[in-house]
Amino acid sequence: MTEWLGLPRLASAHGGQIDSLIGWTHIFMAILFVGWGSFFAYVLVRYRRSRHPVASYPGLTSHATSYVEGGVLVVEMILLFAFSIPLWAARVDHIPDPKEAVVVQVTGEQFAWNVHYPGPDGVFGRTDLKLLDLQSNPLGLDRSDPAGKDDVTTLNQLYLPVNKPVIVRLRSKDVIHSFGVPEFRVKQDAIPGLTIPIWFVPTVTTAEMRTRTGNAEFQYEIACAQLCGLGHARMRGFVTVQSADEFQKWMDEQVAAASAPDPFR
Ligand SMILES: [Cu+2]
Repeated sequence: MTEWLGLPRLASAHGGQIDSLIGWTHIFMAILFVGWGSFFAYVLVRYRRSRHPVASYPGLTSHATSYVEGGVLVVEMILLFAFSIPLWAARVDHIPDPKEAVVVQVTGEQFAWNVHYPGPDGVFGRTDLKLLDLQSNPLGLDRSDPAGKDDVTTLNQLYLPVNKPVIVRLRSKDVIHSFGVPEFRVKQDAIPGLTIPIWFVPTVTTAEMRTRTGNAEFQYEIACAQLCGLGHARMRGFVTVQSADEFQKWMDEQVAAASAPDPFR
């Protein structure tokens, strides 16, 4: 219904509501633009100097424009209270049960996205600043913590199963970044010192999206949506949406690799 907006292809369960809100806002703003624009042009001609050489000091006495302004106000309040606020409330109030969702921590830094899965135990391992090493351990994950042994970390690669709620716990190591995936219609700032949850349900696998777009190289991209420094433009992460089986297989491989004894330690 909202193709005319030219938005990126939709690939999340809640995105349709956001698109329809964007659509209605555009329709209403177009009506306002044409309405006020024509009124302005009419007034310029109607009250031109040759016809009205002397200004009218009492001015307008009719209340017609007040009614129009009242109407605009009512429609704006409907957009705000009937559409925007309930939509936003549903996003932030009804976070799915973590037991039924994929929970993943995504930590922005200049200029990359660190992805951290809790592993099969579902518990994120301890992190410690002292263990932080930009090359080998960018999150300072403590592998000696029992909860941390099976944790999986990646850089700029977020793997997700299709049709399952995902809770992304957003964090930042340095400045404000913003996690934006246009196809999922999600965008949220990552703020140092805070862990901010966002959630969505991806509905289209990367493979399916490649077929639909006819682009064999299509990738969901996490674009940093806050100017965060000189490398901001290259702060890109990628999301791979897979079937539940493919995702589980990928996760099992990662867990096995993470738990394998490290010969360099
Ligand atoms: Cu950034």
